[in-house]
Amino acid sequence: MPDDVRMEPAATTKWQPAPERLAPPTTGVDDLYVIGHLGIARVPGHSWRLRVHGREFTLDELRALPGTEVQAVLECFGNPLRPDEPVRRAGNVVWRGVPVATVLDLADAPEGPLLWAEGADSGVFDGTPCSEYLKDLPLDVVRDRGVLAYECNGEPLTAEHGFPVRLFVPGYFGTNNVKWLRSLTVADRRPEHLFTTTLYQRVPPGGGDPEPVRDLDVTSLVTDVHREGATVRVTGWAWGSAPVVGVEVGLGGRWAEAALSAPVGGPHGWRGFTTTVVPGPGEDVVVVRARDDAGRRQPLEGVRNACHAVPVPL
Ligand SMILES: Nc1nc2c(c(=O)[nH]1)N[C@H]1C(S)=C(S)[C@@H](COP(=O)(O)O)O[C@H]1N2
Ligand SMILES: [Mo]
Repeated sequence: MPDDVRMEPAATTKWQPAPERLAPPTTGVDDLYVIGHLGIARVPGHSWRLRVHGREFTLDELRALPGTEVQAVLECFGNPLRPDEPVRRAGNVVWRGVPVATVLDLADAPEGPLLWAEGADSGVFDGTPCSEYLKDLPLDVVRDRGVLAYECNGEPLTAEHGFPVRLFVPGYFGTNNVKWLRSLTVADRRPEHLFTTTLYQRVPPGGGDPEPVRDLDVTSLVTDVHREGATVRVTGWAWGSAPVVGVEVGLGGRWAEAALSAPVGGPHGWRGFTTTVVPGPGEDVVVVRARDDAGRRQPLEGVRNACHAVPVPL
């Protein structure tokens, strides 16, 4: 680890807001969950460099390149040691930065199927020492929509969220969005690493061989349930890698189709849903189920994107 990168202990590395904090269409940076498997890296901006096939970019150089902005959901896959457990860590924020393609072109990067992205954080996760955080992603997808983000919601990234620069790929699980990014390398094979070939692998929902977790599942989150006279209003957000086309709210075995609003900020932002339901005696839990235009629907239970079930307040 270079001397100028300081790791903060694991106690500060995991945080998430209560669901009601996620009611605003754009999530405040203070309400954006934080995950750092190895701790939080404190990286000084002046000495930081992004290495890309022999080229080095300073933060000022990146900021001087033509920028782009994308609002999209950042969502955590969950604890990689318990991959079936829903954690509902997500936010919908605005990223500003440089398209990854711009930097790959300036560096004359070769072609290849994969892009390795390395973060400057180091430490121990689940007993395994790591000299860096590492992910590998399909180069065509990253070239198409990946951003080297240096701002979130119009402000420089905070240390928790990856200062000076992080990778962001709309539609992909949070684990792929490498914080404290320090190098990008085009490659023709997957790297062996705790965070690539060991953890964050799963049998895809349709079955088959384990694959790296990339495309977001279809999912939804309830941010508010309150009584309005004899009815109960249920409100929240739904999103996934494919466009959400419907959200149903269940109560006592009956399902009501909710009204949907347009995705907030762009195609990879979340969509609002709201509806009212009328509880019968003893019906005190609402369940929300989203579906997308790829034909996926949230399972009721047993998986990480199982339906969110929320008690009806008295
Ligand atoms: N360098 C580095 N990048 C990382 C991680 C990490 O531990 N180290 N965690 C990943 C995971 S699992 C998630 S969900 C997101 C969380 O981003 P946030 O803390 O900004 O919300 O960062 C990803 N990028
Ligand atoms: Mo995560």
